[in-house]
Amino acid sequence: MTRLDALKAVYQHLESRVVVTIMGAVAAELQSIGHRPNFFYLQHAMGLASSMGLGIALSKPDAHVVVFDGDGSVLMNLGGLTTLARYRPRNLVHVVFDNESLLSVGGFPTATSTGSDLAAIAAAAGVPRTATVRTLEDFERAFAEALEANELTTLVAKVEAVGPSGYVTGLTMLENRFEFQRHLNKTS
Ligand SMILES: Cc1ncc(C[n+]2csc(CCOP(=O)(O)OP(=O)(O)O)c2C)c(N)n1
Repeated sequence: MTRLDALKAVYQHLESRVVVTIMGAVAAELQSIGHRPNFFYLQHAMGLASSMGLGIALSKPDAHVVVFDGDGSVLMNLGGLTTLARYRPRNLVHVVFDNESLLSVGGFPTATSTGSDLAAIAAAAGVPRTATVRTLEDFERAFAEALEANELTTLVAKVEAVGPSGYVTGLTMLENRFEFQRHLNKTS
């Protein structure tokens, strides 16, 4: 499964959600499918996309939040999982695209390439719903189920270590920041 195909498969579900991604490949890929005002691409702050999603989910209980994370980012801040689990917002789905590498900076292997299991770590941290999927069909099903579950979910999707040819897009960081905030302000 490629991450781009996985994103395309669930893109239709993102229209009414608040979406936060990490920087780099996943941000560029989601934008290549089509940017929306409800998408925020967290730049630089590896490991903090789930924390940003948590803050939005807690402060806007009627919003449905989806976070698209990466294995390297989650590994850089494993405490983010314990904080997510501690507050356990029912309106947050945390997807970790696990390509077993730091793809956006050259593809150095991460600890998931030597056996660390992020879904198991999330479960041990107290996240009530966790799963690992390896095929597009399983990802689509698990993502749709997670949206319906009304329970904090960390869904680890094992994906190929491939990404876009470039990471610079036509959307600047500040433009994204203000547009996204205006969108959130309109959300109850
Ligand atoms: C704190 C911090 N350290 C390093 C970087 C540089 N950096 C940007 S993207 C990236 C790799 C992200 O890896 P992962 O989350 O696995 O996503 P992938 O690139 O594989 O899609 C790194 C190290 C950063 N942005 N922030």
